[in-house]
Amino acid sequence: MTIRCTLFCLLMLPSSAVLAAAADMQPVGRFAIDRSEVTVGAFRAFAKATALRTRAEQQGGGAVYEAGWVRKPGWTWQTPYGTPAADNEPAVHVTYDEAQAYCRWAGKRLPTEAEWIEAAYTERRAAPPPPFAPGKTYPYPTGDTPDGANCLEDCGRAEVTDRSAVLTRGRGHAVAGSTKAGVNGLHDMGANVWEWVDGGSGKEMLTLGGSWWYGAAQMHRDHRASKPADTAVVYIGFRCAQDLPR
Ligand SMILES: [Ca+2]
Repeated sequence: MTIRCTLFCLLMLPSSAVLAAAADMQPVGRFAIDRSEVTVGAFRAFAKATALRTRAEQQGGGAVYEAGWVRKPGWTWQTPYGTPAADNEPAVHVTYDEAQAYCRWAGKRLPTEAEWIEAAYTERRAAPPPPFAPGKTYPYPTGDTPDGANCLEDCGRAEVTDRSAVLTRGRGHAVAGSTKAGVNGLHDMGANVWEWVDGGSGKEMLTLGGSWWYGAAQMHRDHRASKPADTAVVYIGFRCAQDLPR
């Protein structure tokens, strides 16, 4: 049967983007959180809709830590290592405000520290697949061990497009969501790229979970890190959260 949609009918349908966003979020108690880091493709839609030129784009490039912070000409969210990224790579070289603006545009917000910590380390699914257990708090977002994350060492060997030729340390990020699912079925809460979180003090905002530039210690639940909110670097990205109806 063919359904011919009138304008009214079209207006009543949620956009495919909204449906896709909801499907990619995991409920954790009273909120939901993105299952993966925000991608270049998703950020591109936001940048286009809002005519955004990020701080890194305005300044000629984001930064990486070598022997001190080094600005990398042409390294931006579109070209994280100087060459065009695939749409499924995580969006990096974005500041805290740019990350928060993306989340707001998508009808979401950055997760709070308490939300991010709960989602990363405490299993809230009623019937999670083994080895995860309901209600258990783990030392790593991957579970009892850091295995399966894309970190510098101690995590096994994740599949990445090796960028070590243009880096002084590490191999670079993996495609968002491509590593093993961890606590709450979330990908890359441990490592891959650090994630901006709505918490901090003064101009310093939290980045949690570690990254491909660090080993497993930065993924541990007791580890906290922060950066100046206007930092735009190669290994910091983000994901969004959303309140659930009560
Ligand atoms: Ca991450």
